[in-house]
Amino acid sequence: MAVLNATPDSFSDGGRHLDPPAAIARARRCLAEGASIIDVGGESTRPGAQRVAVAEQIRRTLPVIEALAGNGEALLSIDTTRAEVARAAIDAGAHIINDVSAGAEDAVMFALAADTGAGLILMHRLNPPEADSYSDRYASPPRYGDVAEEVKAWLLARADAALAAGVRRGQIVLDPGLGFGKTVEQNFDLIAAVSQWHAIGYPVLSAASRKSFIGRATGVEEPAARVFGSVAVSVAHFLGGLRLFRVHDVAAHREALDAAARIAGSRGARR
Ligand code: HH2
Repeated sequence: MAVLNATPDSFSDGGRHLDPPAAIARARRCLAEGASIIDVGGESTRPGAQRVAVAEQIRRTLPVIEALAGNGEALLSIDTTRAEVARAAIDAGAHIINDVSAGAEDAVMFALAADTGAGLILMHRLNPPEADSYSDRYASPPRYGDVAEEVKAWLLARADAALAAGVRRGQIVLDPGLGFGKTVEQNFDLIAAVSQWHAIGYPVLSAASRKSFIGRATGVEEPAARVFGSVAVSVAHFLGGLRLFRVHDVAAHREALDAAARIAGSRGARR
């Protein structure tokens, strides 16, 4: 899943794909490099980001979705917490709702997913962007007993709520929300634990790409340069059984995951 931020303020690529032709060109490049899903967003979720009105999110994302949906080039995902934005995207041809609030911000989101049959990504976070911080900058760090157990229980409760609203099990993907409401150490605890979530009953999305905890581990300050650290997390997750990866650097991930797939499929791995 390639990240396509049609925003002026995203943490690693803000302003680069605000203009629809630039966004569409990037999407096509990502597909050529091996992505199969394009995740289009019109609102940054980075800590401290300003919220973006529904009409503006639609204005930013719709031309891109319309252009890519036209000839069935890719699976398209809309990164939004607002059902009106998701509805417009689905009407224009999107297939998946990527809701970083897991349906908590808009009461209509689950009903929309149930009605349309769209894929539904449910992500864990503690607070909305305006009340969150980068993982290495918390004045008062988030507290968990066992971060992985608490995140897992929270996600399963959100999945139950979606099922109760009529969403089918096969529509749902769970996402631990790396970088959202977690310190550097909690993010790495969660990264390691997610590989043990084999019995969770849903596919799990790995989405560590370029985040600040990677920079903390690797010493790479510039978000766009955090490629090797991001790839390392994805490969670890692949070998742990995950198969969905939300990434900025498609070519690097494709290459590394192709090699990881050979390891996972080898006789040595089955022994
Ligand atoms: N992370 C970001 C945005 N959307 N969606 C899911 N499901 N999981 C994530 O971890 C996730 C997400 C943040 O990354 P990015 O889109 O690059 O930045 P920004 O939110 O600043 O646009």
